[in-house]
Amino acid sequence: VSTENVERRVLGLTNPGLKKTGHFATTPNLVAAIQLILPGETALAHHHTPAALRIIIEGEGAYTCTNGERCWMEPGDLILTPAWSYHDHKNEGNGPMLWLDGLDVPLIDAMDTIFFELYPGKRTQPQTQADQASMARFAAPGMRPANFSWDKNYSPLTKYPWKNMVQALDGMLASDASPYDDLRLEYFNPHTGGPVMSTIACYAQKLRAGAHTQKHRHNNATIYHVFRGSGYTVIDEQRLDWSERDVFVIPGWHWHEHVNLSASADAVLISYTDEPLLRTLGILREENDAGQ
Ligand code: GTQ
Ligand code: FE2
Repeated sequence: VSTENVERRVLGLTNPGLKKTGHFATTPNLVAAIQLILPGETALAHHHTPAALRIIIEGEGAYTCTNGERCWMEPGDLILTPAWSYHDHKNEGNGPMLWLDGLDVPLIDAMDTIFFELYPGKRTQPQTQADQASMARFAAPGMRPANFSWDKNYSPLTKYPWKNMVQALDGMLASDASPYDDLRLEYFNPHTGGPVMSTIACYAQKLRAGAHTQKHRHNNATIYHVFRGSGYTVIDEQRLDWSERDVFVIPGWHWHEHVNLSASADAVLISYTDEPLLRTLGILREENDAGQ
């Protein structure tokens, strides 16, 4: 298909066990999809009530424009297009650009409140901010422009570049490791300290060479992109082997543990989850093997 004729070129990662009306689902609240744009193509500007994020898989020279801010995409970057933000994508590079889309479509659909509008009159929205303006505003940890205010319920940082993520993971203290997730960082809203969006939190974690985490379970569901390395995750009794660029899902309330198969190379997983939604509702639950 050509992007001239369709809204987006997307493969939905459908969970056939979730029977939803109208839209497919990957978990009860979230979807995952792979999007592709070819050199010269645009995916036209629109906005919608479902919140979205992108985890970049492959390519260079393409951007997502969110609320007039162009964010250039590189593999491993996280880019936000929060609820009701106008967004379009354009590939100005020489090769295909692929990324993983994450949205809370099933949640918003269940509330029967999916609103959607094309950007009026144009395929792409005008650039109204400097390239990657939000990254300039939050260029150093703990610092923000004094002359800056923010009243939205999502992060004022639109792009979280892979370089910062890798640097932060590499600098992480072993004493901050989790028994269930090894070295894990949250992508957070620098304005509030909270999750990047009100319904979806994002994480990056390093499973150190030879790591084998303890098992636990929680009722939030998590969708993973394998950024580096190879290993497997045991979900209940089922072993899911994974390697770079794979996508896998841990459904809510299933026991899981992660294993890095390499004795010498670290593995890095990027993930998103509906944890903030469940926390807000006061129904987030977690337990480990010992029932704690
Ligand atoms: O890129 O704007 O996978 O609106 C589903 C809906 C991607 C997008 C999806 C969307 C988009
Ligand atoms: Fe969209």
